Amino acid sequence: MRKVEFSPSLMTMDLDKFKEQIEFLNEHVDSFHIDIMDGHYVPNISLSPWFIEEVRKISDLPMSAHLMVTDPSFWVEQLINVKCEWICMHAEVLDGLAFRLIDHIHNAGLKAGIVLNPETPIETIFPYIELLDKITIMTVDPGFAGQRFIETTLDKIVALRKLREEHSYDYVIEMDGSSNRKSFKRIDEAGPDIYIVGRSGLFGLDKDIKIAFHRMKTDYEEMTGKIMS
Ligand code: S6P
Ligand code: MG
Repeated sequence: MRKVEFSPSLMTMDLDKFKEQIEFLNEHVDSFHIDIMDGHYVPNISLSPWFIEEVRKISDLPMSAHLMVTDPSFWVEQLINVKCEWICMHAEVLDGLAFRLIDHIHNAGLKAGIVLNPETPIETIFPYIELLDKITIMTVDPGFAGQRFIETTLDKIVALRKLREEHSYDYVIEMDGSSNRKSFKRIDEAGPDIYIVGRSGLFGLDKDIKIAFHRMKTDYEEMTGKIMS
């Protein structure tokens, strides 16, 4: 069985405690999730390749960029330049570009992921699924923290696990959106490999990151009956 990993969404961290929070999380989580928006694909702006470079100065953890943009080619290039370990693009904007961009990311020695909106079926990515290192299922609409958890999206996680088993695919399965005490049990039943935790599941639980993290761990363990290792 794969170890469940936790990846804080840094868009929801306290920027006035940037160093303190990153340094604590370096010792307690598996990677960082970096939301990048262009104000077009979603009506919001968040983090940037520059932010990745700033985190890199004080962290050796892998970083995963979630690109919510209409022109992924431009942003993939920026992320290759800052050597972001995982580059994850929305399937909905990849028509006619998917193979070229996935190959380009791999040729740069980085990992390629695809993100699916709540209403996008997994069949959309079947033509290139065997090339993927990660598949992220959005459990909220993309663009904002603090949205309602869309439970029906979890069926896609179950289906992706089954497909991986049947075809011996290598991708890891990630969920993104509103993972917290209320949703941990249902997410655990679906079984993703990586949980993105944002404001509702981690940073919003306390101003002190040590206390917030301890609360998240307790929430996960109480709701799933599992130990967070
Ligand atoms: C949403 C974004 C996510 C959020 C995260 C927030 O567009 O892709 O990564 O940052 O899921 O979680 P929460 O629990 O604060 O709503
Ligand atoms: Mg995200």
